[in-house]
Amino acid sequence: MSISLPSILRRFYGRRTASALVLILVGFLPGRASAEATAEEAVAFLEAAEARLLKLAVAAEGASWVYSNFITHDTELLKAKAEEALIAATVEAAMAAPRFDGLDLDPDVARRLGLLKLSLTLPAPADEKATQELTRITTAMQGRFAKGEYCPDGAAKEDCLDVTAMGRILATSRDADEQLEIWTGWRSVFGDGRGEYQRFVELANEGARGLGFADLGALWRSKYDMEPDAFAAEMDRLWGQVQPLYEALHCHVRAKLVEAYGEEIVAPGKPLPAHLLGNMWAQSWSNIFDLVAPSEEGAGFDLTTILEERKVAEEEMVKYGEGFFSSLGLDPLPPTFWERSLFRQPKDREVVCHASAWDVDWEDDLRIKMCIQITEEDFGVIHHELGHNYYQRAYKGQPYLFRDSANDGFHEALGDAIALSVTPAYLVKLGFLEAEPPASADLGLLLRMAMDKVAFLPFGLMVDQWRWKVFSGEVGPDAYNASWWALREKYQGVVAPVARDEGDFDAAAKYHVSAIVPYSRYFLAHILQFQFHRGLCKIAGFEGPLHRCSIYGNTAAGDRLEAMMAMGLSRPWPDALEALTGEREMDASAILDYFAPLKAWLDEQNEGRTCGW
Ligand code: X8Z
Ligand code: ZN
Repeated sequence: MSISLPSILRRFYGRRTASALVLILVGFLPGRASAEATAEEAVAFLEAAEARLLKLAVAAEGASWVYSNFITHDTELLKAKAEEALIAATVEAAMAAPRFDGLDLDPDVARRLGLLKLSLTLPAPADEKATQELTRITTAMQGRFAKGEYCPDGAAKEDCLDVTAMGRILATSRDADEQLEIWTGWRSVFGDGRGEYQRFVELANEGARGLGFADLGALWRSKYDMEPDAFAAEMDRLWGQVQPLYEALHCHVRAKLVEAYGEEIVAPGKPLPAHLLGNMWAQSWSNIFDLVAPSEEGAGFDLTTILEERKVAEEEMVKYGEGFFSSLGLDPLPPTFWERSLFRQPKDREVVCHASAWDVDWEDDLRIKMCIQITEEDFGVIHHELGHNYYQRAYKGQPYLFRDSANDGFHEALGDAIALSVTPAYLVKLGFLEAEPPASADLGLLLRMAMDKVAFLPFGLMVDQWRWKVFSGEVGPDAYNASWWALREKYQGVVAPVARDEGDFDAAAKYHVSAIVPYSRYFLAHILQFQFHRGLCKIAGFEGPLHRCSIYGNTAAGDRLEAMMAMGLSRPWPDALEALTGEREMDASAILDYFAPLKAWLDEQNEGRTCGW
């Protein structure tokens, strides 16, 4: 009697199931290829898979563009269907790829095969019904955010406020009652969304497990050329580097908020109330710079006022952004960019207003979609979005699986690094300023910058800390809200201004949670952009404080940038970082260098104050 594996399986499972199981087991044996697979087959498999996936990705991008520009029941359905096809095909290919493990493959081929299972943000179980359910739910979650409105008591429909309108109010209001109403108003949209989120977590986790990950969080953390646990430790290490700078800023801002609002509203020694920081998520505080400015003249100038006075239109704002990249020697944006992008919020239809950059045909069809406001903040966001577009175009010659940035933090950092070169000296070149403000204005400039870049850091960290816990099951649906606020308090030192409970779902009030966009990328980008800036300034031969450096017009810096971007995802990210900066580690010393004069000043201001929360 035979006692081979097939015969044992046959006894338990019957002939047909046993044959299938043998094939699967052989295919998945670690470090060993099945008898039939060859290196040539691996190449053929990869090329066929990439061709199929590229087609489906282009179709999904097109459907998603139409949906985001015209949200209706039907476009929602079309987008969900196109995503379903792409996800199903990617899962199928990723599950077939281990067949080639252990073969002596060309390193590029091996890397691309490995990337197959990492290329999805939203994996689905290998089951048509489940994939369909998942894409329908996630599209509905995104729609809830995009269509969400708060209607102040008794307001007629046309007076209801969307998140863009509410953001505008929070940016300028200094009336705590009004700020509170807007803050809670936006969050009233999301309480009903927890069931959807819970189901999304179940289905996506099942998909991630099917690909061999412990859960969806482990998949997301595996995209950094290191083990998922090592990546979590890397995030903690970087946070440890910048935490003292954040706490110094927090301490000073709290003291100024107490002066502005009184101890009744802002308690000394306690976390900051989240509705007073000029931003719906308290993630960037630059809108309340006037409350903390070190002197009467503040930062020496106000770009928002300059843009308004000069009646700079939306397209023109984007032209200025393009002009910066052109000055580095990069090709101008294609004419179709100007024909197909969306720059203004339409009045007659629902759109996704959250700013984004697209390459709809995965080659030259670059676009941005953004409800631009004529402000300094959006001048920065335009550079951010264009950074995505220039990156996308630079790696278009790579194979499908390499058409991405070295890690997702690189994509987010690129345009921001360019925006760090929007210095007073550059604004003089644009004719926006007559002369550079004196060196005495530097502290104001640095503080205004820190209210954006430093204030952001703990928020950038905690969003995925929360999701990782939710995906692993450490936090269940009965604790979604409590755990969200525990993390906001721990990292940001920010609290909800009114009691919240599990009838609320405040995490979903953040775009990237409802739209399922991983967030660690922005934390990394806030570290990396200063490393990029320092590296580019060095290439440009700049000597002087980093915050005064602008690489405008420097084609040597532009060439190095282009070369790094053109690598796409073809090499592990330390290689790409080295190509640009000569460094192989993500390192917060650049952001600390940049803000060093401010840190010294904050420490002086905070002397005698009780800091922390
Ligand atoms: O979402 C964005 C960009 C598009 S990738 C506008 N950002 C994050 C956010 O708004 O929360 C840029 C900074 C952080
Ligand atoms: Zn971005």
